[in-house]
Amino acid sequence: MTGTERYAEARERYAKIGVDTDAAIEKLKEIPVSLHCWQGDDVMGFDHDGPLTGGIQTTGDYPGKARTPKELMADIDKVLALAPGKKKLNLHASYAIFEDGEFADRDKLEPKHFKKWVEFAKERNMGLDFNPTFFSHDKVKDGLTLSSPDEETRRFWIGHGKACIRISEYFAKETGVPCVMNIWTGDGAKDIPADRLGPRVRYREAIEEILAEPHDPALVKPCVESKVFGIGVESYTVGSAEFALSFAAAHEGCLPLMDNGHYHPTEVVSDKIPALLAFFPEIALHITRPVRWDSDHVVLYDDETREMAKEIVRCDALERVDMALDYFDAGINRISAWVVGFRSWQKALLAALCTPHAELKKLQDAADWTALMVRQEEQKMMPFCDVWAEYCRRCGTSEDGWFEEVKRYEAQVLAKRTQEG
Ligand code: RNT
Ligand code: ZN
Repeated sequence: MTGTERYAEARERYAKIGVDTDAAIEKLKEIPVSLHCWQGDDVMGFDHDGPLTGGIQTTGDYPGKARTPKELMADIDKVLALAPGKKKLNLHASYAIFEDGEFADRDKLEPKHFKKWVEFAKERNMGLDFNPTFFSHDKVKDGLTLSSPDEETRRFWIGHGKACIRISEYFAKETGVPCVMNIWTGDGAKDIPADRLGPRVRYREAIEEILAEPHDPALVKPCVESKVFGIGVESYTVGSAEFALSFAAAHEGCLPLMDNGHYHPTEVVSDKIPALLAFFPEIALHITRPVRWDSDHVVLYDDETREMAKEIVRCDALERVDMALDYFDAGINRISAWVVGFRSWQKALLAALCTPHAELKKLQDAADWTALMVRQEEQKMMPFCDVWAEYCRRCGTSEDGWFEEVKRYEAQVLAKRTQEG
């Protein structure tokens, strides 16, 4: 049987349970997912020589990481070709591209420092998302940025946030796609603090100042991302879950951003998505795979990933949730890591779109938990792989063969980078 024949059979079986797989495929093709540039170089960026610091960490030293904008862009192009689906590109401020020996510190960044990225995105018909970089910089004082008691430190980082609002608006105007701008800092304490409120009040006021930078809310969508703890910041996190959620609730136009690596291991973001959708018109996500802690492993097609996608789809919220990937594994081929993670989230969304949610909800409302269990289990045995293969074909890629291409690229391009030192 050919792939097309297998799909025709699968389509019929899904039709019997009330699912239109063609409609599911066409829908998913229009939904953008933000691809993070930082998987390609272990979150290093181009504006500093030092290591990654500030509460996040990559582990592993697999050869071949991108060292220049040119290399990173070439790697991203490989990923775009091998990962089916609509993309936005997610940049960090530390990926500014300086030309002819010019340099601007983070508080002095301007749109022109991202011109090359804008050209890159426009040529590929992608929108851009943005993140101020509040880490890996010598102005992080005693582990603090926006919540620092030191006025000069705080002012520097507020300046950075404001510069990023202006750059985000430039992205949106250039690409014609709104820019999601996410504020995350690693601010916190390694050991038991004596004051938990002071830093939070300063943090609130600092973010308020950043958001006061003039911008068109239809073009720039600021978010605040929470966290539970970080490496070296184990005892206290200023931007905790309650802080971020309350901030977003109290400031119109600011979205709460949930990273599913940023909660206690028994909490699940799949359950938090509908809770937030009951109140917020729009929310944002960082999709990752935490293993025992915020480890940022590559996203897989696993239970919780599928459950998160299911919640977004059955809440009819694909247009209300800004979805971005956020992981960084330095221990395996980075292109492969990117592609596996992007494909996993696409699979989860497509599988969710191929689920007869209305029928299942009816069973719940009728308190027919017996039938609900049976139907949900049956769903797992549907011929989803044939629908996935069709989706890949319609996106101009294929469900298999991509890894061989990654291996070729590794031999021809990535391995040479290592030899050159
Ligand atoms: C860190 C946060 C944050 C970063 C990126 C690089 O714990 O998840 O989103 O991963 O900004
Ligand atoms: Zn994140």
